[in-house]
Amino acid sequence: MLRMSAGLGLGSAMAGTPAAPARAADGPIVKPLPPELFIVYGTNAETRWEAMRGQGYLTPTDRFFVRNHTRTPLIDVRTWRLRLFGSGLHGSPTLDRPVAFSYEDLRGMPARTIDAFIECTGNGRSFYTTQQHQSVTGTPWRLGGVGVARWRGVPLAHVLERAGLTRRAVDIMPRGLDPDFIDAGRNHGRVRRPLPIAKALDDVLLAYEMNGRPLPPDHGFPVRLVVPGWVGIASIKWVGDIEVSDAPLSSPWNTVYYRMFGPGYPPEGSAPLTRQVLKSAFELPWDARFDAGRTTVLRGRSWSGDGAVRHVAVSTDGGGTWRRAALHGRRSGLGWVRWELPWRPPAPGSYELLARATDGTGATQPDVAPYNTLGYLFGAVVRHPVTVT
Ligand SMILES: Nc1nc2c(c(=O)[nH]1)N[C@H]1C(S)=C(S)[C@@H](COP(=O)(O)O)O[C@H]1N2
Ligand SMILES: [Mo]
Repeated sequence: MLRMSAGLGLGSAMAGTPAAPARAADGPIVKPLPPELFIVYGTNAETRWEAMRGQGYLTPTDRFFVRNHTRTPLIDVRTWRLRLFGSGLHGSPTLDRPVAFSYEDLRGMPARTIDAFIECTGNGRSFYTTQQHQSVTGTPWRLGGVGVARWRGVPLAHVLERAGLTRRAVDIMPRGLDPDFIDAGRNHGRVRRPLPIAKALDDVLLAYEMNGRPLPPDHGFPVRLVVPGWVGIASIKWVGDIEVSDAPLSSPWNTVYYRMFGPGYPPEGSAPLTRQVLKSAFELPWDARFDAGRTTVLRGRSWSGDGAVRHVAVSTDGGGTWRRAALHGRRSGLGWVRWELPWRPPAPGSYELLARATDGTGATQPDVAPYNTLGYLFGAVVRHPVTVT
């Protein structure tokens, strides 16, 4: 009863007025986007890496990046239901007569908490242009299209079992309640992307909390998927229904988007993208300033979709010489690792700082990322410009 009234209070507080099923917010993103925390690109906002300096392991919710295909919907949790249907469930329920769970149903199921990153597939895209002089389309993210949060929710495996999962199921497809996505005059319908059953049953969460609080509207209230290590598009927000199928599923988000296209790839593109690549970022503004002769501590974070980061090398002279950074704190495979290295800038001038991580599989960040026209998976070492005066 307590939990229920808390849920109700929250729903109406977030909607502002007693609720219509899904009311549009004023802008595409609901939370404040102060310029010292975010760089805004239309319906998306990236975290400024300098805003991570002095923070703990987790990205605070107020500075967690937002990637919206359209806009944040405001959902009334009292009428919201998670609907499961399809040929991969016993009795093949239809979308009209689905297996349905309420918010309270989900909150009453066994819960799990994980600290995991969510990262946009296009994170780092701008460096295809600025570092590799290649032309790509899409939001020109630097490295702030990533964050690590503490997600709490029900293992998706549990919900699928409760809905009557059969052994024939091969794919599931969660679908968001945000408006249809229209690109170049084509309506692709609501945001949805198939997920293979093996991943769905492994470590995926149907999350209802972020950093100890109910999910805020921009990050998927009332419920989102968290698909650890995978491209951000897999972590569907504002989930309204999930198809469970005994045959492979497809959507524009695994056919015309989120594959590698371009020279070196077949005309239909690569296989649908799954894991994120290894990356590193300095907790510094772009074009940071330092004083010559004064020792400073460079800090940053590295993460990989392929398990924990083992070590990080840093260069302060444009890649001429490298030193090992000291890793500190946790090195979770689903999150990131923090590192630091003292630096005494020798003389005034322009410098480039580089960080190169190696993960548990032995993979190391390359100098050049494989070109693809949509600018996905930029995992090369980024050259971070700074000025010493
Ligand atoms: N329904 C829905 N889910 C979505 C999206 C969206 O636009 N609609 N964007 C996806 C993409 S591309 C990314 S990178 C992540 C971003 O999650 P965040 O906004 O919580 O940071 O959500 C994913 N889930
Ligand atoms: Mo994304």
